[in-house]
Amino acid sequence: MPPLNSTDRPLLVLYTGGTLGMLQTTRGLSPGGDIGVRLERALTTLPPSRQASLPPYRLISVTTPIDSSAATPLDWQRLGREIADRLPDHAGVVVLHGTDTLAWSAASLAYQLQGVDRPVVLTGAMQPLEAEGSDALANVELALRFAANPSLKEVAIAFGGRLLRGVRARKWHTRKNSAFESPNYPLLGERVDEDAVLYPTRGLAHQQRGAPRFELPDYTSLADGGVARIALWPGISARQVAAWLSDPHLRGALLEVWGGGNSPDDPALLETLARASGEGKLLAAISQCPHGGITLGHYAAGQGLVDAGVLSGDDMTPEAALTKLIHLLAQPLSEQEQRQRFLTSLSGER
Ligand code: ASN
Repeated sequence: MPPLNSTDRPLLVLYTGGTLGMLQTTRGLSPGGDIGVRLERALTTLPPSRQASLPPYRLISVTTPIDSSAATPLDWQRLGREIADRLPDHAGVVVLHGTDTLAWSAASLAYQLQGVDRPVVLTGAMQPLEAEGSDALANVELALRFAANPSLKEVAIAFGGRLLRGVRARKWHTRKNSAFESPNYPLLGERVDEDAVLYPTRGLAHQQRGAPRFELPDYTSLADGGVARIALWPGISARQVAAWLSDPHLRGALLEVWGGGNSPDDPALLETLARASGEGKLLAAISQCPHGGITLGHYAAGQGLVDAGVLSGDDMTPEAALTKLIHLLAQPLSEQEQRQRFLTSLSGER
């Protein structure tokens, strides 16, 4: 038999849980089983021409599907390793995932699977597969189509008729079917009529050179609060920030600061940050504004952050910045390498 080329291989569909596969229980919606049979049944309700153009896939389920609100960095790590192991036998991957923390998993996968040479597409749904008027089937169909397109060579999210870069996306709405946005990067593709149209010039494919550079570090030491996310508010006290930063388990923190990169002019607060930096904790800042990036030091009100050693997260999402801190801190890198890599785009996140 001639060797299969990558497009002859089936897709891998990996079910991790989420509303898409949930069933009603006495305690509310809860992840259901038998997803393979249920999905196949749902796909047979598509018009025959659309069924016929779907790529072949092989479905596997994690042992215990979860509501993604329960996910931790250890789930990201398991997912990264599972995909990396199985990728050679598949043309692409679709991950069925709960929407609540889908953007966090997508961001983490983008760092773990750097340089990936085929599509890894996450999707989920706002309504269970069997619910009346559910968005689930349309999302799965879209994800399968994009995952079968060999021109897509990155981790992406197919949702509500659109394809977003995974490490740029955020869950933006609690109810709408179009629940995800990519505030600082254009769409990678979208559904136009019945087609899944990819915009290749926006993808990472043209930057990928050489073999994939997967990095699959062990997140265990950071999974239990190793990195904190601290949003400023008017009236925040140095004492409160110190309480976060003095935690001996804490190795890094993401600060969500004002506007273009400003913080309160409070010497005690800045001193607290500088002390944590001096102890080797990796501190980074992004804006609380969803759109646009920051330039630390543009205003005097942000210069204190620079002096305290805080790194600029530019226009990264909180999901991208925090998962990046975890990813870098989990590796045996010098502090200088961690800082330099945080400031560099690893997978189109900034
Ligand atoms: N709570 C669900 C989850 O994230 C929400 C969803 O999937 N729509 O697993």
